[in-house]
Amino acid sequence: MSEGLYSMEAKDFDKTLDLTKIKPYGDTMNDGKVQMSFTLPVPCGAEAVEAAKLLMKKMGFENPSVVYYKELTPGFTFFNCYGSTQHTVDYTNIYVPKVESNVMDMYETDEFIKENIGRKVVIVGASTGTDAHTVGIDAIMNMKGYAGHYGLERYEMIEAYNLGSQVPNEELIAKGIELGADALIVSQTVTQKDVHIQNLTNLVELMEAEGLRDKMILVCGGARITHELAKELGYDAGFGMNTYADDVASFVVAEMVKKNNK
Ligand code: B12
Repeated sequence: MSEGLYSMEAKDFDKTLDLTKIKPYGDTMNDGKVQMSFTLPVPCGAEAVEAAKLLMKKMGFENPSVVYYKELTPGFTFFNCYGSTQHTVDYTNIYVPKVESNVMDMYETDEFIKENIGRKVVIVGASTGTDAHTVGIDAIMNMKGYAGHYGLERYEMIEAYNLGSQVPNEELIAKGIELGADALIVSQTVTQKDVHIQNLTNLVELMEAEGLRDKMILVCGGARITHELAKELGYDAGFGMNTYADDVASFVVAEMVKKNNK
């Protein structure tokens, strides 16, 4: 093999994995490499690239480089960049509150409902407020499901109603009452200016005002939703990325039994 890059041997690379000081892995352990993308409100050109690199330096990245840039519209430039961070975190000291439940698949959940509830469970879901994103709630509810996990509509023992997107909280509640919902499940994708917090809080307030909060299990989900946030806002649970119908169905039916909402 010729000299140069290819002559480097694996022994030349840092392979130390210290979980108390972890940093990003790019090509090799501990190189700290981060890929970042952002937009600057300046015209596309050499000055824009220099501004992006200076900004990355200020953010603490070593060896910043712009690997792609393009004018979005006159006066705005989009960048893809790389840089190495020198910061580390202690992974051994991390605690994340999350939904603690025994996740069952569709067949197990149907069986659980037959044995412990003895009737069909009614779940009404929607993407609420101004939120027009439907893919998340569809992934959870649609018959065909998502990533190999059937959605709630497929469950024999669940009656699932997907109201779609941009559903006002009042309408979700009214439909929940009309259908005798055991659980309301809400999707919130847009979090700009904390609109999800206002919207999720408003739903809890409306349910409390109607004396419904204890009668229905209330769950929210979305890429930027955490269980911790959901609990803070008065929900029974919150689910983030990589959630499947199995997770929420298992939680709802177990919670119904726990709260004796049968
Ligand atoms: C597709 C899309 C759109 C489409 C939506 C079409 C549709 N019919 O849904 C359109 C073009 C309409 C759109 C519009 C907008 N969008 Co958009 N969109 C996306 C995009 C590319 C994909 C979202 C998606 O479908 N993900 C796939 C699903 C399966 O993932 P998910 O939603 O996270 O769902 C999973 C979990 O979160 C969870 N989950 C979700 N909901 C629920 C509910 C429950 C009960 C449970 C248990 C679990 C759960 O389970 C799901 C499966 O695992 C994202 C970027 C991205 N790559 O994520 C931006 C993104 C979400 N959009 C964004 C924005 C800003 C907008 C706009 C405001 C843009 C604008 N300025 O107009 C508008 C808002 C419109 C509105 N009024 O809501 C931002 C949101 C940023 C933020 N933090 O708020 C994103 C992240 C893009 C970005 N990087 O800026 N968008």
